[in-house]
Amino acid sequence: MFKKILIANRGEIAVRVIRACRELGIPSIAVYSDADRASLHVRKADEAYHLGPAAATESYLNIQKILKTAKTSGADAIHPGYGFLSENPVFAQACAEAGLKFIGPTASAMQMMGSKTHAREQIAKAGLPIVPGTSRPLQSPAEAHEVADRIGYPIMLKAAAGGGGKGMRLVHKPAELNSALQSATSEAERAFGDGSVYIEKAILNPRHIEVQVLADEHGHTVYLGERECSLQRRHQKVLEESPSPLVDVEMRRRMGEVAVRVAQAAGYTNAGTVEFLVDQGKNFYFLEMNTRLQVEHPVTELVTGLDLVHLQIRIAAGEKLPFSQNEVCIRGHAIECRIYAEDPDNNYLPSPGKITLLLAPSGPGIRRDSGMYEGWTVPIDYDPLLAKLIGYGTDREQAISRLVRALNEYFVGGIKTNISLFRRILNDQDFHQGRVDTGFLDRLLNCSASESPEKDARIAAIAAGVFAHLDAGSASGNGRAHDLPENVFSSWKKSARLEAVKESRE
Ligand code: MV4
Repeated sequence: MFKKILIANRGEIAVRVIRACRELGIPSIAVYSDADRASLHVRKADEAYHLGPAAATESYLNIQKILKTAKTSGADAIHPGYGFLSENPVFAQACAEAGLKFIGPTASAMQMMGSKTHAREQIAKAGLPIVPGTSRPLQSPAEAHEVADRIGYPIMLKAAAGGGGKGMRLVHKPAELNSALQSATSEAERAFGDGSVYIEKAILNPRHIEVQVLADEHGHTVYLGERECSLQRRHQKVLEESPSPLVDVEMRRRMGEVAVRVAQAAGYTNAGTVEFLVDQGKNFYFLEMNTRLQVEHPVTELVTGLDLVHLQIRIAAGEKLPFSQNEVCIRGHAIECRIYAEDPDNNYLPSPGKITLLLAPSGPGIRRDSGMYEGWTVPIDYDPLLAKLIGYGTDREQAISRLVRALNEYFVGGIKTNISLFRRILNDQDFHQGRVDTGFLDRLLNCSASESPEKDARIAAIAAGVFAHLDAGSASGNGRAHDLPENVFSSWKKSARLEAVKESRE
């Protein structure tokens, strides 16, 4: 087993990995930028080393600084978390050359999956289902027209070096193709330094369902069920669940077996995720493979009872998978809400700042993976994910009701968060029926936040009246509302609240 693990990341995922290290008895090493001197991962790790300025290129993306820190701290393995260097084959290779174990797949598996066209080519060659289209970058507008006519409109232009929706264009008819080709190419060139694009048939209102896989370094690969990830906004996932309400036992087995064959075709090791697009006829197609631990891994952990980070570390240390496919069982239901520092009243723009008051939920069926604490200032320099709140239950309805209860216990003061969005999602009729596709969230956000503005105005008027009445009560001298009738507002309750307010101001 490793002597020391360096975590090349920050925020909730760094804390998540530190906890796994602690459980396995392995000392953990945090790294941090100027903006993260007081961050939670720095406090929780056994050792912490400064990398440099807040800019990611000077800190969490700086391969040389991270390798040097690993050497001086005596680490023999690096966990990359997600984002930053986690899917960078150059980093994985540099770790290998420096004699450090990269806790993840090999550089060559990452490289294959990093090129969307190369991945499609290999997956198709293995006889696995991909969305119809090309597996080579387009050479000319004439070729684009030829291919698009052959597979039929609407088509999707995608960046070969892409992923995450950058450089992607939906094209409905031939007249739109030339300009879409131009804008997709220049966007891909700007984002990835590679303007190559290819064509897929467009799948309308698809679902995004992904399968977790684990592969050891002895040739054993298993799948751990699926996650429904259709609730996204601007290619940013917002809520994920496992199992998917759409997937039955038979479809799970078929998707799982395809996912394992995808991993095997890539010579894949460690934890990975195979993404599928699912059309309205429940046909599924390979989309891409994520060669890292994902943000939403906890929902899989809750329904399988496995610890994916423990398993990642044990696999990287050369251990065999401690179970086989037929020992994996899915039990219960888990739903994750991604809590972001975003302002719902300002188009969900990032809302950094100091957290002045934090009331965090817990209780039955609740898991909270968080990187924040009261008094901490959310930096503007990085992704604004603050925490993940995961509800678990024997069935989907129980997971939902526990999450709603926990969201109502959650209070983050001083900054704006997207917590209110989850109350809306979890209240939605279509969501309760499991009718979710990739258009769900845009449809929800296009309706006004309130179903009934007149009702809201009445509630506001009543609240104003109650507050005016309470103010009149406290104006009577000693801060106690002794002249209010008991059934309106208990004087005990009010004095307790006044005490709480005084305390939090101190
Ligand atoms: C598609 C598609 C429809 N047809 N490909 C968006 C991100 C990228 N990873 C793949 N994406 C899509 N690819 C074909 N051939 C629709 C999307 C898509 C989407 C996919 C998953 C989750 C949310 C999405 C939102 C818009 C579009």
